[in-house]
Amino acid sequence: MGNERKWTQLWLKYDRRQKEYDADLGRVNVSGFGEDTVEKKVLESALKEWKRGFEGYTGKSVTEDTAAEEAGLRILKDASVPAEGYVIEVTDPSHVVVKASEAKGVLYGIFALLRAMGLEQELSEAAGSFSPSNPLRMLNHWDNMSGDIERGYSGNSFFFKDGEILVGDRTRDYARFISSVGINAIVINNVNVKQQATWLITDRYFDKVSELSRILEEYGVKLFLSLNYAACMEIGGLDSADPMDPKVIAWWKERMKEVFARIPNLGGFLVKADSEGRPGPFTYGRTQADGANMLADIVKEYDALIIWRCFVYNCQQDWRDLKTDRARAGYDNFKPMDGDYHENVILQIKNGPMDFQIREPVSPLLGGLTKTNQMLEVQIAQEYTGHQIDVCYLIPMFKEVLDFKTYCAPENDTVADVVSGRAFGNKNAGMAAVCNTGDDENWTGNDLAAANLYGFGRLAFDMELTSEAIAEEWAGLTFENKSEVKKTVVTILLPSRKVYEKYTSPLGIGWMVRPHDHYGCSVDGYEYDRWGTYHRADHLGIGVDRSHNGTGYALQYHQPNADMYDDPETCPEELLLFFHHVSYDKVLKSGKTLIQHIYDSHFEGYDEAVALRDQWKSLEGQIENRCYENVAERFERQLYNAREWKDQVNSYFFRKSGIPDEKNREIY
Ligand code: GCW
Repeated sequence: MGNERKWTQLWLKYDRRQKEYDADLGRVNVSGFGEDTVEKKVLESALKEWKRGFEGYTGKSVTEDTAAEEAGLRILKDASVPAEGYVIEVTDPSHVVVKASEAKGVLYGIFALLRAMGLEQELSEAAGSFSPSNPLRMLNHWDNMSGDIERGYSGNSFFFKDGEILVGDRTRDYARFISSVGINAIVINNVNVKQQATWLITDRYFDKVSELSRILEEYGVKLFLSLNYAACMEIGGLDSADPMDPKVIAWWKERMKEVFARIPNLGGFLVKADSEGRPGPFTYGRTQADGANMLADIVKEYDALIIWRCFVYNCQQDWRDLKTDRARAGYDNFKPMDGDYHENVILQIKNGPMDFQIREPVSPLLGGLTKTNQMLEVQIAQEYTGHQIDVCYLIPMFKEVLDFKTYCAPENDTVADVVSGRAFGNKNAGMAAVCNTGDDENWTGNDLAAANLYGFGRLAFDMELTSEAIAEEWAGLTFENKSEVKKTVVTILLPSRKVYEKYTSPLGIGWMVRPHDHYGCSVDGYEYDRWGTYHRADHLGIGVDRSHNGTGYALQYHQPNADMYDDPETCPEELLLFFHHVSYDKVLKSGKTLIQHIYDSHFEGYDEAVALRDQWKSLEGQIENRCYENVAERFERQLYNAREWKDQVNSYFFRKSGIPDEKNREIY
């Protein structure tokens, strides 16, 4: 229903490969798994996938229920394998064993074998013991029930249309894709919960939500819903949403009882409160912890989580107010209650303190909190990074964030340690990505943007993987595994984030995007508005002073990070303008002045974008035409965008500063 449009199979195309695999691997034996219905369903998904994939890649058939001695692929229950993990043993090319303590591990093991086959590797390359780095590996969809997607760049929702829920083959395929990269949780509705979406926790939608949830469950994916904090008023008719009010608590108790009785496989809720006009506990003089704990205590008996977003800031700031700093807001609002958040609350923190800009420092809340469950939120929907028109492979950025040393503990103190739960030994932790999919034929608007979906899942499952390895896997599986095609695609993906950064806003200052839609250049678009997003450029210099002389934001970090950022001489240059107001003639480490750096990087960024486009052009005729044309057309739009950025930024700073380009290039 509603799923009538056709769609691609992304990296699970399973088209015939050159390399031969032994026909015995098509003879499968499963043993040791019990009678639990959910486990059985997940096992069934794994076997179905093996059949589909093995037959597709090899042209050889799969038979289940082979006697153990005759089976090429044996699937065994082994209670000693960690939760969600799997062990692959390959004794010889015709004998593979997959062991797991639960069916989900088997599913992941099967996908790992199929990945190796798609990449034409020996199966022994897939051998070993694997278990996920992060407990929660989650996608956040910002889909509205009308069918449109907030910050969506690939069509409409495939979950909702005209106020109804869609469930069908497309849902199942999506569950397969995300499961194949290790995603185990998904929020289907926008964090801005309005209108019909507030009613998702009522009888109006239970049947359909359940049907959808069952499909996800078969692929080991837990369903989460975004919750309207004021639902007790909007649908419950109460006159308050005060988390301390007994009437409010009683209402939520009743509601949750029904919700958990009616919706299977429900992991909990995501809440955006007191943020950008959404209701929350602040209205009643309560803290964010009061709000989160009230809900968490109620859902605890269902073993469920409250994931509470930290994107809380004053979005009514006056640009003349030099003291208020949006970057400080997350820490200021959440740090004082560190230790007060209950055990089944997770605070979900955006990677940077502002809002998914192409370059931001890591949020000081990550690791700033030391007694609270934390989860990292990244955005693969390319809101500020090119709308899935411009190519922007984001995995290198996510790696930088994960590798950042927070100094929150003497050891195990990187963001990866914090969000995986390793740093403080907590099990409620993980990573979430604001998702980039929609009902476009290719799911992600730009075919190349699927690398971010694939990559996010793979990275959340295994944080040790490199950006290169992930890009190679994705390219090898998505295109034929021919080395020159794969190489070209990887060569385009890897530098693409830096290229995008070069032709957009310089040295961490961010914004300069067109207000509202956030695509294209508008240097002053956010300068005199109310969002707390300034660059503060004048005729002498640019940048926001967030040092101890300015807003003091730099001091929110643990030492030695605080000192490093506080001092313009030690502040990493790519973030210089985020932390400091700098004059145009300041000499950078490269020996260039700031103004010359701005000119040079913009000319270079544009030229590099042209070079990426040309590389793509070299693939014409070598890959599927639909895909070739899709990306080629987007590259033309990217070049137009890059040129506008280059010219507007360069002209703006030339006119502000009056300092000419040393190389006398054309600046308007
Ligand atoms: O950056 C802003 C986006 C909003 C979004 C918000 C958030 C879902 O422009 O569209 O709302 O972030 O993260 O809540």
